[in-house]
Formats: sequence, structure tokens, C-alpha cells
Amino acid sequence: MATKRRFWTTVATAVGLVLTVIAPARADNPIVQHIYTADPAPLVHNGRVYLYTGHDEDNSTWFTMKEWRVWSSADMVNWTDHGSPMSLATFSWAKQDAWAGQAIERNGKFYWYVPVVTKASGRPAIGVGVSDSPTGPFRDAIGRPLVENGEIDPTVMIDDDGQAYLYWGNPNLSYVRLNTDMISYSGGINRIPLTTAGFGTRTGDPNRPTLYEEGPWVYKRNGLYYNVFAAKCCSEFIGYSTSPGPTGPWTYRGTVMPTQGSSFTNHPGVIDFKGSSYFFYHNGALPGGGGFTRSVAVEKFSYNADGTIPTINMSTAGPPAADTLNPYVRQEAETIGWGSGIETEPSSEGGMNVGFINNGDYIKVKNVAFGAGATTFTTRVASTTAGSSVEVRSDGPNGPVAGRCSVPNTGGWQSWTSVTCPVNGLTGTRDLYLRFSGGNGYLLNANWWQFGRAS
Ligand code: FUB
Repeated sequence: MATKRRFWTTVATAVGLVLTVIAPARADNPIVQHIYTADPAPLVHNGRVYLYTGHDEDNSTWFTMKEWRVWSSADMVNWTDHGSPMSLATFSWAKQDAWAGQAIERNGKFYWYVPVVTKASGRPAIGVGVSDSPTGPFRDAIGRPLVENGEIDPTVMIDDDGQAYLYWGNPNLSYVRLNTDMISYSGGINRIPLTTAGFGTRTGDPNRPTLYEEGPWVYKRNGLYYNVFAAKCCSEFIGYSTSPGPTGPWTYRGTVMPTQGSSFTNHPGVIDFKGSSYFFYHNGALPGGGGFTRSVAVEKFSYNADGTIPTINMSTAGPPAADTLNPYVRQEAETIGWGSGIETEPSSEGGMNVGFINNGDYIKVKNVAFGAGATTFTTRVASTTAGSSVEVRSDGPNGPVAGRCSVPNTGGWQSWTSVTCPVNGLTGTRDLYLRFSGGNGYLLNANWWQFGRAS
């Protein structure tokens, strides 16, 4: 698969086509630069944020989505690519449209609710994947749709009393009470009344009198229930309603994020993590980006004292780091603050590796805590060409060179070896840049890296 893609990318480059996403200069939103991502669904688990997204295909002219992707971060600025642990192929009954879902943990298992169009009906239904790990792999939990009424965009919440709710819908808003197994429900499908008091007033569309459009994100915080949703169409903005209970009555509270960002859809995801609140959304911020080539981004925000949500604007800066990154333990090469020119692929050593690297490509890793100073840099690499190197720089892609590791021809793009080189000048907490240099064509693959220090 990787070899095939490498071949076709080379051919495309040769004939002047652009198949891959080309990243603009330094910024930290959107979160992912090497593929288009959409429909963010963050989950906090064991000190990390796991971010579940859809994947808009390159050059897409519709919501052409075949797989979901998972990313994770411990600091909100560096995100690890966990690849695609669930796709349309996971569900034998699914035909198309790997659209917006959400994952949740219960009793050590991870349940990922997603909408897909079924082969049997040609209409959307909600499926559920299950895994023992937040990064998968996920399998079809029940071998058929969990619930089906021709609508999309599930969101899931477990209330303090243990009752789980699955909400979804466009144009309606429905919910079921999930049983504790999380893969069945009791009591049938319930419809939430879409009143203007509950969901605001839309003008100009007699069929859609309220602002509610799609993409609900339901959660509970300090005893108040929130439903943050994509409002109006099109273009959408993000609005929200609150309620004293999980099933209403809902009261419309206003705008969370105005219409911005060159995608006519938007999609919310809200979490608290390491003492701060974060709002995830998508836009068309990458080169080639738009309504069908979207990118997930995130902003930090603070609730007002009364629990209402302030208006949040899209930014390219994104949130400040919520933590430092430890360079003295093994870090995946695909843990990235900003990647320029690189791509990722499944690694023969497990997880993902960074690949498709050309001269001048680089990876920025933010807020790296070097402390008193690093003395060595080790990285796990593979290559079919000699003469390339990994430049270890700080502060910028053209910043001071702390060291340079030569990469040999290892005999294959998945034939891995570790190379080590001395480094100096890396002290304190700063941004790290791994910049790749060499001749023409693809230079090397990188699987992980780790610094050493004087003992
Ligand atoms: O990504 C496909 C669809 O677009 C989602 O299901 C909606 O929420 C909208 O973002």
C-alpha cells in the first residue's frame, strides 16, 4: 500500500499534479497538516486527549469519506497520529459515508458510534465499533446497525447515575437510552421537540423553523446539560442549548462559534483537560481546503461564571501548551506540533511512521523540556538511499543546528535501524525542529526518536 502510494506520488510529482496537502508556514491550527480531517470528537482518558475524526479525501468534491482516524495528545499542541483503526470495511453492512461520530469509554472498553449509509436501505444508520484500546483496532460490536432512522451524527453521554444516552439527527434530534452494555438500548427511539425556545429561530426555511441543523455534542458539566450543535445551513455556525436534565427541556443559549473558516459545515467537540476547557471544530484552513476538504482545529476557552459559553473565534495560533514534552523518553516521530511536507503510514514495527520525506521537509515538536541539556539524539530510521540526514534544530526550521544524524541506506523503507549523533545547545524548554536534508526524491522514513543527557 505504502509502496504503491509512494510510486503514484512520484509519478504525480513528475507530471506536475499535486496529490498531497502542502502545509503553509508555522502555525498550530489546524491540528493535522498531512491529511484533511473533519468532525472532531475528543475523549479524555488517562491523562491524554484522544481525538476521533473523519477523513476527507484529497481533491474531494463531496463528503467522500471512507475511514475514521485517531490522534492523541498529552499537551494539546503535539498530536500523535494513530492511523485509521476503523473504516467502512469494519462494518460489512455499510456502503458509504464514514461521517461524524463519537467514542466513549465504559468498563475498560471503548465504544465508537458512527453514522454510515447501509447497503440494505441506502439510508444512514448508526453503527458501533468496540475496542479494548482508545486507539483500536475497532471491530463491529454487533454486526448490524445499532439504531436506524435515516439520520446522522451520533453523540454519546453517560450520566452520573450510569444511564447512557445516544443522541443524533439531521433534520430531527432523537435519542435512545443505551443499556449498560453500550451496544443495545431500551425504550425505543425518542424525539426531542425542536422548539424555537429550545433551539433558536431560523428564518427563510419553513421546513426548518429552529437553528438546529446537525452535529449535536451533548455533555454534562457542573450539573448543567449542554447540547452544542451545528446551526443553520449553509454556512453553519455553532450554537448551543442547555437543559436541567438529559432529555430536556432545552433552552437556546446563543452562538458558540460564528460562521467562519471557508467550510460550509462546522462540527463541535468540547472537553475539559488538565484544568482548562477546549473547543474543537473544523474549517477549510489548509491549502486546497474547503467544504469537502476540511481540517480539525482547537481553541482554549473559559466558561462564564454562570456556566454559559463565550463566543469563540477560529485562530491559527491554537491553544497554549497544557504540558511539556519529555525528550528523554521515546517519542513517536508521528507526534507532531506542525509537519511540513511529510506524510505518515503504518509501520512494520507497529503504530505509524513518518514517510514520504523530501529535502527541506520538517517536523516541529512544541514545548520540549530539555532541562540542563541533551547530549545525544537517537532516531529509528529506514531508507533506500544513502546520504540523507536528520538535522536537529531548535526554535525554527532554520534555527540553530544542535546536531545532525546521517541516515544510511537500510535496504528498505520498512527496514529499520537506529542512528545516534551528538547534540549541543538544547537546554531549557523550547520548540524542536527535525529537518530532513539530502538529495532528490524520498530520503528516509522515521519511526521514533529519543534524546540522551549526561548522567
Ligand atoms: O462530515 C460529513 C458530515 O458533514 C457530518 O456528518 C456533518 O456533521 C457535517 O460535518
